[in-house]
This record gives sequence, structure tokens and C-alpha cells, in this order.
Amino acid sequence: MRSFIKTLLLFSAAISIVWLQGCKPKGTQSAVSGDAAAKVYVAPGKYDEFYNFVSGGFSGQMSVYGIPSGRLLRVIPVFSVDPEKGYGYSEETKSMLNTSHGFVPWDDLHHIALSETDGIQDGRWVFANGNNTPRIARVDLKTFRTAEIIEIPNSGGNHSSPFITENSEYVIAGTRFSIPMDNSNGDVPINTYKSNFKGTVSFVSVDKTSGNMKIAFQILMPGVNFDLARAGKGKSHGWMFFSCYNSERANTLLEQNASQKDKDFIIAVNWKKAEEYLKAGKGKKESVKYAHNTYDEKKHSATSAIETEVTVLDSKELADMVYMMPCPKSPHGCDTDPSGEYIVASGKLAATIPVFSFTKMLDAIANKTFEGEYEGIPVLKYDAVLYGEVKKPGLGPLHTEFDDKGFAYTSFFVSSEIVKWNVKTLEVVDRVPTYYSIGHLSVPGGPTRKPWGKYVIAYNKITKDRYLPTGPELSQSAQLYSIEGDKMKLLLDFPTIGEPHYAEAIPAELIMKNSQKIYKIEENQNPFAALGDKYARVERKGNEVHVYMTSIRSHFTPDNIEGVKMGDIVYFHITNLEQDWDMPHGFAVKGANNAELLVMPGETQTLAWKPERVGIFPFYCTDFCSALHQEMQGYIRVSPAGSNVPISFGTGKTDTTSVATK
Ligand code: K7E
Ligand code: CUA
Repeated sequence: MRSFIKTLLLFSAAISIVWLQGCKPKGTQSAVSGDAAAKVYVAPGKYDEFYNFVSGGFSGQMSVYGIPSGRLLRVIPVFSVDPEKGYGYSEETKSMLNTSHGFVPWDDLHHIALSETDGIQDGRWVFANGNNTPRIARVDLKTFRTAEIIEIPNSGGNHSSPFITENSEYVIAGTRFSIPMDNSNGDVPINTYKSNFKGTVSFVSVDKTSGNMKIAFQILMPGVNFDLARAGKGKSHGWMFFSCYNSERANTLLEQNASQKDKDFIIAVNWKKAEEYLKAGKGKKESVKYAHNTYDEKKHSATSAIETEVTVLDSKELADMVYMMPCPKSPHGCDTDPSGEYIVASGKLAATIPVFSFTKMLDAIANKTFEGEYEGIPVLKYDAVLYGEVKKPGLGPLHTEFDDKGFAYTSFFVSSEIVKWNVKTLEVVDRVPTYYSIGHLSVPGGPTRKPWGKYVIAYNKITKDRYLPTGPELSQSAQLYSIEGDKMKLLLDFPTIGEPHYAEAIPAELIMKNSQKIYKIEENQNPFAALGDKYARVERKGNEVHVYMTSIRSHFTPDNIEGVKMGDIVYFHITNLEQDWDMPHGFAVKGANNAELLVMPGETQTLAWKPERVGIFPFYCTDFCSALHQEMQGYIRVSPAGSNVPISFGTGKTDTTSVATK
């Protein structure tokens, strides 16, 4: 044991030299086999086999690629405003980005979780975390739009999130930074970390039908840093496994101070037990403040509510709910295999990959094989819960995914490689270099009970010389490998948007069959909709001017508007009357301190504009919609404050006396 620690220390010293940069794999030639091109070639007009949902990191968005082609299909705005789509700019979408801190137009999105039924991807929703201002978003895969965002209270840095249980009962979030709880006096010296700072993990329930999220309960935890997690599956369904670091509970220079101990923990949470405690009334209601934003597809608008209470279960007080498994050196990834028996922990500074056994863990709990306590929580004996260690796997293991044949694939940031090993025998069977410094990796279905296999995709932090240079910032990138044979084979590089962290891939047919083509105009309940040209109109309400405008190939109704005065706020409510797939219209007005609107068929969206000078302002359609798209334009006249120009409007006529109101 001691020599193990010694090796570890020597090893981590070696690692820390290359830690910041990662090292270039040996032989950086990209040996691509002859048939690689054929394997990724998706002929024009043909579809990809998988959708790949890729986190955008500090772009705050999620992007969607086709696999195997690597073609970018869409960027879904989630936590950051997106002028391309008007997300966060239109009146209808602004409140999606509301938080208890006010409007927060950006976040850092790391992890993706596709919804599951019976531990198999079901293609209904994809969840994502906002790291900075703790939030979880749900994207509806019928529309590829963000449908809901819930803020997480008692949390600082929502990194360990969102991780989904096998029937999407919960998406789970652990706080990266421990902090004083929201309802306590937060004005404390930072060096009182050990007494005042706490961690939480949050269980956010997902409604089976609507997908609506709700914070069911939180568990109060010791003040460590939660990093990643996976739900148990199959036999371990009902458990959740979190990696954590900084068990030293340092509050400064974590680089050194949080790497003192030779072991941190994998924290096992029995959430079925937590549910029992919750039912038995063992939770404490705490007053907090968090935003819960939902997008209504009929009203085409978001509403934001501030919630004021959560129920907290205390891990110190409630027995048999939380256990700790010692884990070498700052674990990062924490992954469960398809059977649910094995829990793979990747210590960033460790020389081996420990694989824990769920069965042994239950035995150790039953036999009280504890080596002590950590903050009132039983710590299980390492040897009692360990299934075995993958020896000499590589440098800096981060994350592990699984295929359908009993193999695991672990990413190694420092040695820039993917290592394939046998889950049962723990033998390394293959390794391939990645270019360069891989973070997460993804096998289609890799985190579920039923991996689809076929490919592993590397998401790399550094690209160096792989693409044409683009100034100081180079593209981040993904690399696609075939895992069909015994040996992994590099097939393709493709650039990604933002910094990719986690991603999930899912067979295309699970999603494309449900893809929505239009919003039905007769179902449009936006209070500002004009459901036909005859309802188009302009109304003054004090200093607000409401323009109820329709768009259809290739004109706006109305397209000439007068009677707006300085000091007014103009609301352009645009209803797209089209009922054809792929027929959005855009809307932009000169000088607006805003973005465009991009309005889908049957939808209504609103742009607010405060004119800042007198004159004639053109507006036009931004999305090339027909041969006469360029003719799809109009003018709005702004007169001085106090002018007596009356409100008037029209398209091709000036008689606006008979206008229906909806
Ligand atoms: Cu490893 Cu934030 Cu999942 Cu990035 S994290 S790599
Ligand atoms: Cu409508 Cu271009």
C-alpha cells in the first residue's frame, strides 16, 4: 500500500509538469485507414445515422451534429442569447433567461443528458446544465427548442449536472462549489469554509408526460466539490454515484491544497431511501429563491416564476442514505456500466482506474465494513468495495463510456488518448491517440443500459495543427473513431462550436419521426397573434404602439405604418401565417437595439423597439423565403413627440378603417 502511494506521488509530480498543456501523443501523423472516407461519407440527400448532441461549453448553447458525417445540423440556444434566432431578444423568450439574479444572458454548458425509458434513450428530451448560475434546461426534441429552465438554489457552480435516472425520474445536480446555504448569513469570512460552507445535491423530478421539472428535494452534504455523477441502472437503479474532490475542504489554491490526500471519494446516494425519508416528513423546508421558466408552445411565450421553498434532507442526520467510497486522487469522471454493477472512477492524478462493485458495496454496507466517517457519513473500506483496478491505463483519466460488447472506453487528457479495456477482466485491449487533449468521449447510448456502439467520439480541448489557423483562437474539435472491430480506427475530424464537454449520440430514427414541422395556426394562443391578414392592425395604448403584423410570402401586413412618436415603445408582434415546413420569416428594423426575430410557421414573436430619432425606418424579412424575399419589406414613420400624425397603417391600401380585432 505504501509503495502504491509513493508511486502515485511520483506519478502525480510527473503529471503536474504536463498537466496544464497535456502532451502531444507520439506519432502525430493521423493514420487514417483507406476505407475511412467511405465510412463517414453520407451521400448528398442521405441522412446521418445518429444525432450527436454536443455541449457548447462557454458558448452556453448545445449543438447538433450528424454522425458519421460530422455535419453541423443546428445550434440550439439554451443559456445564452442567440441573435440568429432572436432567443433571449424577443419579448416572448426573454424570461427563459430569468434567474433569481435577474436576466442572465450567458452560461457555461457542460453536460448533456438524453431522456431514458427503462434505461434506454427514448428521444423525447435532452437536458443540459448551466454551470455558472446554477440551472438545468430541458430541450424538447420535437422542436429542438429550450422548453424549460429551472434554477438550482443552495448551489454554486452546477457542474455535477444533469445526470438522469433510468426512467427519467430525476435529473440530478451536485454543486461544484460549496457555499454557505442560501438562507444563512452568507457574509462570513472565506476562511471559515470548514464550518460555514456546505454542499448539496438536488433531485429534480421530471413529469412523465409533460417533462416539467420540479425540485423534489435536496440533500445537504459535506462542503466538498462535487464533480460528476451517474445514476445506477438495472440492479443499482435507485442509487446515484457522485465523484468529489477537495475533501481537504480548502478554500484557496485548490491546485495544491485540494490534492493533499491520496484519496477523495465517490459518494453513493440511495435516493429510494431519500424518497422514504421525504415521505416520512424528515425533510426541512427552507426558504430560498430560484427561477423556474417554462415555454408554452401554444402561447409561444415563456413565463418565469420565482419559487421560494425547497425541502432539504440532511445526510448527517438521516442514516443509511449516503455512503462514501474512497477513491484515488481527485476523481473526475464517475461512470456506471450498462449492467449497473460497475462504477468506474477516474482520478485525474491517479495511476490506475479503480472499478467499484455495486454488489460488494451493498455487502460492505450490510457488514458495516467502514474505515471511519467523513463529516458524519460512513466511509466504506476501499478494498471491500473495489472490484479491481485497470493497471497502467494512461495519464490523466477523465471519463468512461461503454459499448454493447462489454468494453469500456476511457479518455486520457494528459496522454491524449482513448483506451479500450475489458470491463470484466480490466485488461487494456487497445489505445488510440487523440488530437489533442481529449476531455469527454461519447459512444452512442454509452451511458445507458443499452449502448448502440459502433463509434466513439472524442471531444478535444486543443487542436493545435489540425485545421487551418484562425488567429489566436483555434477551433475546438471532435474526432470520430470506429469501434466495430477489435481495434479503434480514426475516421474523421470535425470542428465544434464553443468548447465541447459531454455529448450524447442517439439513433436518428428515435428523433426524426417525431420532429415537428410547423406550429398549427389555429392553435396559436399568443395574446398578440394576428391570425390572418384581416386582423393585422396598429393600436396605441398610452406611449405603447402595438403592431399586430402578419408575414406570408412575400409581404408584411401592414407594411406602411405612421403615427409613431418619439417617446413611444413600438412592439412588433409578428405572426407567420405560413403552414409549410421550413418556411420561417425573419423581421428586423433599422437601429433597433435588439436582434432579429425568426418566426416559425404558425408562430407569433414580438420585437420591442424604442425609436431614438425622428424619421423613416425600413424593416424587412431577414430569411430568404421566396424569389421575392427581397421585396418583403416596409417602412415605419417616427414623428416628433407631440406631433399630431394619426396612427395609420396598411399594405397596398391606406383605408384602414375596417379592421377586425382577432
Ligand atoms: Cu470533464 Cu465539465 Cu464534464 Cu469538461 S468536464 S471535459
Ligand atoms: Cu420572408 Cu424573406
